[in-house]
Amino acid sequence: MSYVDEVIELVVKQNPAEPEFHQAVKEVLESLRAVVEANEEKYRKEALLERLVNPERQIKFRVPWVDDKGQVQVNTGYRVQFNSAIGPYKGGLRLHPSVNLGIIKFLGFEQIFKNSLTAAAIGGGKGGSDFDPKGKSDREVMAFCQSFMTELCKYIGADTDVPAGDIGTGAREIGYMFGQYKRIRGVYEGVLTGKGLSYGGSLARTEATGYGLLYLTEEMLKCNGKEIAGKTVCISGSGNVAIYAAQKAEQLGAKVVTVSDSTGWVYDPEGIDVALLKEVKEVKRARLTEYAANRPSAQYHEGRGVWTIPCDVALPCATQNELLLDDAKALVENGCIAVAEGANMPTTLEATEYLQKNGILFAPGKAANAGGVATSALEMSQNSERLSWTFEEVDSKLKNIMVNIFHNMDDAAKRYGAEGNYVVGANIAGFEKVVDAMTAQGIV
Ligand code: NDP
Ligand code: 2IT
Repeated sequence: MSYVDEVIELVVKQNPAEPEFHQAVKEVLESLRAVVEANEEKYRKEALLERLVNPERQIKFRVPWVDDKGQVQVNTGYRVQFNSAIGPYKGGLRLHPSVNLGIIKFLGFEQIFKNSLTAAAIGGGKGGSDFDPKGKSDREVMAFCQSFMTELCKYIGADTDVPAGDIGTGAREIGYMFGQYKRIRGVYEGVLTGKGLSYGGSLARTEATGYGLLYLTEEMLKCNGKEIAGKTVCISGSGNVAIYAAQKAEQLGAKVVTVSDSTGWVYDPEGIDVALLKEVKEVKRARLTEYAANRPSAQYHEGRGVWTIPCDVALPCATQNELLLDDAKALVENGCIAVAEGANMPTTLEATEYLQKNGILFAPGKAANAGGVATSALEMSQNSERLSWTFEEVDSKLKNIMVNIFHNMDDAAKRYGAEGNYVVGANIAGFEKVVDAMTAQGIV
């Protein structure tokens, strides 16, 4: 059996109840086949792939907190410190009831290659909890965040591990966590990114993932003789990534016609009103029914369905496995030309394969959504030099990074005879730097 297949089998056997982790490992290792085969003897001897798929450390802890009724609640916290070959662990904290160890491991594994692609000196990690911030008062959220950080603060630091936001963790949660870290550790340092502007945050970090997604999509279209202006775009999700993806798409002359949340979706043929969407989601923390109620051109539908609307470009920006084989078929049928992942692993393996086989340009999340973590690295740089750069400065660095990521994955795909396969290209380009650093540092 080939080394790649052996390690995939091992991962499934050793981590039985973690399907999302299996999926992420399969996607990466399958697409590294050519590189691994060229170095099989050496990699096997050094157990390189076994080391790559085993986190350096995984931390699981109790998070007790008191709700507004005086009832004690207990959640589970996680931090998976996956790989520090190229820098301190870096990756977000997800707060969602679906969080378990397998979810955090899939996200942490993806993060290794994504962070490598950004060219910043950051390793891969991820964390979070099964706590659901939805419907909680600010005081309850604060109580949870303080308890969570009381334990997490033992394991993180500006030069060790730097968490940030992800699903359910936005500016409010980062603020409460930062306050508690500073209080316990007595250090004012850039231990978290995505901070508020008054206490060390970077301009353009809020916008970065969505804007970066569009910069990469724009470059991918350009290099394939197409342009984003005038295109119809379907977006899923209506959180941080989706909102700023919609904003940048509209700034670049495209028309965004859908957004969604976990209960329903909106079709707005006149184009999503981003200011209204921000008001509904960022200020009121309300459902999309509120958007539809305030926008005569919008139709609200329960359940899922954004990929049934004809579009040129599809940008899944909600969560994992939200674009399935049938959705891929509908997109192809309706003439879609490009899919770029704003979320982490939103497209299933079968759907990805179907899209690629049908000639759709497909940009995988670890490249397409890397603008968020890349700008987090820019926030770390500003914190270290105790300076703040202007919005334009950060935004132009972000754009350069995304254009470079596109070309690096495009070149890597070409080098290995897989021209146009950006999944292969992104995984190889991300892997090469990590392997080089791991090899140089010996058996650790
Ligand atoms: P938010 O919490 O801001 O928004 C998440 C959005 O996705 C919400 O609209 C939410 O709806 C929807 N959603 C979440 N879970 C589900 C689900 N199980 N089914 C249907 N809809 C769901 O998160 P972000 O925008 O930050 O993150 C979105 C994706 O982008 C995630 O995959 C994340 O890992 C990834 N990402 C985020 C980065 C960042 O910088 N924030 C960087 C790179 C990737 P509802 O409100 O109803 O739950
Ligand atoms: O998935 C991701 O890249 C993020 N949630 C952002 C991580 C970060 O450290 O900014």
